[in-house]
Amino acid sequence: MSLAARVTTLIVAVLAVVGGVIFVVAHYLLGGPPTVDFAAATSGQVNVTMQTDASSDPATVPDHPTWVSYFIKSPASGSWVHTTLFQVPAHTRVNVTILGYDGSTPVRNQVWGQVSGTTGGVADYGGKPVKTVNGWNGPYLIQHTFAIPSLNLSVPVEAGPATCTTGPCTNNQHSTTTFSFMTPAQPGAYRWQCFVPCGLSYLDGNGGPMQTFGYMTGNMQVVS
Ligand SMILES: [Cu+2]
Repeated sequence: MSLAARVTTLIVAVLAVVGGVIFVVAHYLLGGPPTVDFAAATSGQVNVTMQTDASSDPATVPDHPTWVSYFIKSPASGSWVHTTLFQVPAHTRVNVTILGYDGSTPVRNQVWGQVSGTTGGVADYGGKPVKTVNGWNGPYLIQHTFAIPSLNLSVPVEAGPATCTTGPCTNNQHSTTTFSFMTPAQPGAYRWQCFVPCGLSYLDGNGGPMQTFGYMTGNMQVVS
């Protein structure tokens, strides 16, 4: 091999490695879903609206359109954002509305059927306050949960009357689960998670969307 050929080969090889490193850093380390910022309204409270979907529109969620997923409604634009990261002020009442567009998956353990950590110790299903949900017999069937373990907050999310597979969905065929809670005084990232093993085709249903930001787990960033 001539010197020129060897130098060219070396340069190509170096560029390939550099390109690979840049891809890994940008895609896996710096990439990720955006954070939706919620400021307190004039009432001093924060209103957070989310939805759950059985699967998503591939144009909106190209990475894993077949996974179950949450979406968060941006208060600034009014549009649905494919993310599970949101930011709220410290020591503030947060009013959460979750529109359920997914079908029923019962909780594995009835502990997850209990509402905890909310204002009044209840969540409202279609406007009716409930303390404990029997996810196997109804009258309210469960699809996912919204839980922040470090705040002892856990709410089963009611299953929708139909299954929407093209999230984010905007039709009226959804359940409505609402609850309120106080954010802590301590700023920081508070991890939240769905505890219904809804990661279909993953071991025990706990892989895939259950452990990936943007789908069934995320962070609530509390700022002072
Ligand atoms: Cu889930």
